[in-house]
Amino acid sequence: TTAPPKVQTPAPEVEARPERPHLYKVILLNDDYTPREFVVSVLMGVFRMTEAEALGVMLTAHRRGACVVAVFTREVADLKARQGTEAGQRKGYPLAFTTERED
Ligand code: TYC
Repeated sequence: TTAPPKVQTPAPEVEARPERPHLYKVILLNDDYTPREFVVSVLMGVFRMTEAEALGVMLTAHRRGACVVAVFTREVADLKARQGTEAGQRKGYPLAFTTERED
């Protein structure tokens, strides 16, 4: 007969670490200059949205001043926000995305 497998338990002096990463919202900010169509194209390209989804997010930012685009881990949220902002900068537009940690 074989003994039951031993389950490994951490040494008591080792603190349990959170295994669930914090999540970050990517937020699209409105401005007065970036063309609507361009905002939609950036949302589709960077965030892989359909045209209808991108139009909805763009219009919400346009009307309310800002709109949550998506939620990611920090590294991905920062990358997507930078990619979207830089796409605008390459065209001379003030298009801006920010990130904000979720509660
Ligand atoms: N307000 C811009 C315009 O009227 C369009 C726009 C929408 C720009 C959303 C940025 O996040 C934005 N051309």
